[in-house]
Amino acid sequence: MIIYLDGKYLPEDQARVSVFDHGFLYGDGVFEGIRAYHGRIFRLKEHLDRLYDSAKTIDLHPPITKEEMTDAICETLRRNDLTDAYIRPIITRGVGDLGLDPRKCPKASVVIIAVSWGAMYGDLYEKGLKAVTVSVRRNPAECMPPNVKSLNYLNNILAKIEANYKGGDEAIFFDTNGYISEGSGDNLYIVKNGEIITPPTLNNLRGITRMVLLEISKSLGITVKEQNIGYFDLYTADEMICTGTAAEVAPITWVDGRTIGSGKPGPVTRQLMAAFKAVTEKEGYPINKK
Ligand code: PXG
Repeated sequence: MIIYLDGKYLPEDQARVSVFDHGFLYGDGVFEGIRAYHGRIFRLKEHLDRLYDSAKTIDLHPPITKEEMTDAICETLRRNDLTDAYIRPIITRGVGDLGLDPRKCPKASVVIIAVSWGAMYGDLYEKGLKAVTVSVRRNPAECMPPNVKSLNYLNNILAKIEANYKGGDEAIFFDTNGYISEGSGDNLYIVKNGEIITPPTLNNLRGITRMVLLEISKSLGITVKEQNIGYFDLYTADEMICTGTAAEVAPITWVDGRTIGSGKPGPVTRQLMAAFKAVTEKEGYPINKK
């Protein structure tokens, strides 16, 4: 495997960052998860915009431009001979001392990892996922905005650990006001009476797949409402969906022991899964543009 590290393309065992990198010491950095389908990178611009917005929010100055990042991502895919891939660009604060002050870190570091990764949930796209609500709350926006895709994922990892112990394939986070926020690594939706309801994005990550799902729904004439959702709405939903770059569009058919709808992926979910697949088949930034 070839890894991009600060301008160099290195074999995996030579791609090393310092133990004094504040990404390692403090989780001080940002990242993205992007997929390529059939030699094209899906929604690359949107992912890079979010990456650079995340960096700006934490006052992190990427050492390369979005154009240079685009070229580096394409070159990493080419050097690994990948046409279908999961791509992980990372910008860390860089090397500093043991104090947390970022002024001690003169230069941010960039890493790009690309791997081949198929459907994340295997046969669950047919069966449906089991989701469980978890007691740990999503970081409130006034503490650490969930809109920042930061290298500190402990809030999400705590949710995942709780879901693992409770036998869920995915966790359902509430925010500190008691509204549904998101999954540990995906956005959430319920379907009720043919309409889609999803939480507004102040208390969760503004998912790129969410953006695509909303576009697709509009083109299919399905109404989408962005409004707060509570326990009652979850348990009484006709269908439930989660979306993410890793998860893609996936059905949730069981929440905290309650069967959602018929217990099988419902008609709206199936329609959206098919439409999403169709979009990924035809769109994207070509890896071999240059
Ligand atoms: N919410 C959170 C907290 C995420 O991390 C999403 C929503 C979906 O966003 P996109 O833009 O991908 O539609 C994510 C992204 C994993 C994993 O291993 C998942 C993500 C990131 C990193 C790892 O499941 N999901």
